Amino acid sequence: PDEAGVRSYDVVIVGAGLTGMYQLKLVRELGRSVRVIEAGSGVGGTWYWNAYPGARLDSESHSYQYSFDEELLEEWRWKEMFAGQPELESYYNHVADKLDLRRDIDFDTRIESMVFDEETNSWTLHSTTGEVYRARFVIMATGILSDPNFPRIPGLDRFEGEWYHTSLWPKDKQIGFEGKRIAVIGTGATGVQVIPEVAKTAGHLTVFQRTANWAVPLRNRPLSDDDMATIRAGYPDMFPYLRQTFSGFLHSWDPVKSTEVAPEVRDARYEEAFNSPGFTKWIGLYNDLAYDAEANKVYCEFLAEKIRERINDPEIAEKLIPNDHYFGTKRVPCETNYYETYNKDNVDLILLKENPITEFTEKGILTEQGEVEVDTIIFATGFDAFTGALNKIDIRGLGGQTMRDKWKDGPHTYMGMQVAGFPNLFIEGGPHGKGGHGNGPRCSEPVVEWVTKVVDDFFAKGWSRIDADPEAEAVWTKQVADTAAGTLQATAKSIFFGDNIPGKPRVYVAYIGSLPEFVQNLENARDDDYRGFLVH
Ligand code: NA7
Repeated sequence: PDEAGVRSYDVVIVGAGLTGMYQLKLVRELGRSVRVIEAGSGVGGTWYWNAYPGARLDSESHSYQYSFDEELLEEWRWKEMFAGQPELESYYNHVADKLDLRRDIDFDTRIESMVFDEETNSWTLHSTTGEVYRARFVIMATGILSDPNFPRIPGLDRFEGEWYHTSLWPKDKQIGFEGKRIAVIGTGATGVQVIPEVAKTAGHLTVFQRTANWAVPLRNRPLSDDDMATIRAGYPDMFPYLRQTFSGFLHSWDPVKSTEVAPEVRDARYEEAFNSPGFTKWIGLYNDLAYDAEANKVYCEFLAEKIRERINDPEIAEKLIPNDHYFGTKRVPCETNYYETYNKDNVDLILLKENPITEFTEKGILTEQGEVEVDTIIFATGFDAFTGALNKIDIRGLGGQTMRDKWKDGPHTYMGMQVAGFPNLFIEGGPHGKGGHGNGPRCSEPVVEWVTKVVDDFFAKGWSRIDADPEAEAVWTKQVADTAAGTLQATAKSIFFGDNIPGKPRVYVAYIGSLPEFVQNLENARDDDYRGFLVH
């Protein structure tokens, strides 16, 4: 640190999740001084924070790991086809040990503000703990699902029991449910994972559902030594293949349409997919399910029937069948015994659209139809996705403009990588980008590799600033909105349009194109003298 206590680096990376960790390795290899700032006490990001019971991958474990290190690939043995949070957290810790990453990471440090200094062309970052960093180049590896969302309902401070958000799950104590009365609010990808786990031992569980989701069976299983041998033998083909898929998953849409095959062939295919692991039953089927409402409805009816078969009480079954959105227009959760959980005597379901929560009380949750007394409330209410983590930080660019202000009607970016007026600042997992959206490591690795080339150019060529051209930003931002408009996805309320957050503008915040197309755009822009960027 200098006399004022400011610590200066060539590059500061915010976030030590799977993206920030890999970025650290590559910036180090450029020989640049670098510091990673991480709010948590450990590495792994999502897999550090989401330590709730049942947290698990919906991507096949071996497809969801770093591909850059042969030795790591050979030595890591996945225990399950879809790894649970503890296994994933161990994996990221193992990587941090192996690459000796921790010596360049400040843990328990959350950045609260960042200001660009136009004289020195550098960023000054302040943490909530009083640390001050200065960097020529800042990389935001803050993740797309890292700003927890809580219902805006009064009274939680009065509640005398315990409450937890699934993504802020305590790491220092064991949370028991034995014999307790538990409430879970939220039935997204997280809710369907935590609910069956809680119901195993809870005295009573009340689930508060705002929207029923099209959840499908995960069909997890342990991996044998033989499985692992086969999986490892497949790595040289699998990773290049995954880079060419839409979002880095092992499954891909069938070019055939469901309407082109005989109904009995189609139904047999749906049945087979239903009995197969993971996202086969989402993105491994006929491609028209993604855009043809009528085709989608047929599949919805097939899935609705599956839900009915699994639930004893037909009235409860109907409550669990989505009635307001097409399959796949919200994130499809994968589940293990989720529906069967509602057959248990100790489990109740409350529909928030019929019976909203009005407030939290000393003893529990007050709904319009009465009070539900509980010992523990679990918020599985998701995240302010894509933009939340960035908007949480007071980011000030040229002329003192804040990113929050610039984004008040929705994010503006150039290729999801930069925001005009915020030079030398790159975003790896945020709005409009593919980094982190899809199969995490598959989508993040090529983006990290591209940013590394930018960092190298920046310092090697002695640039003072690289910024997005406002015109290129306007074109990209419009293109993102236009490609999403009119799609089946646009008919649903989802995190992709910010609908889960009250007051968030309804704008498409993800990137709807494919991973190879996204990466090609990045490469082309760089090859074409940084087309769309202002460099000097
Ligand atoms: P999601 O998928 O955003 O789900 C959050 C759930 O919480 C969903 O059921 C929401 O209902 C519900 N929710 C959100 N706000 C409220 C309020 N205010 N009151 C009641 N219920 C609410 O987050 P997850 O954590 O489940 O999944 C996140 C990611 O994990 C996912 O994208 C995967 O990549 C893995 P809604 O559907 O909005 O009506």
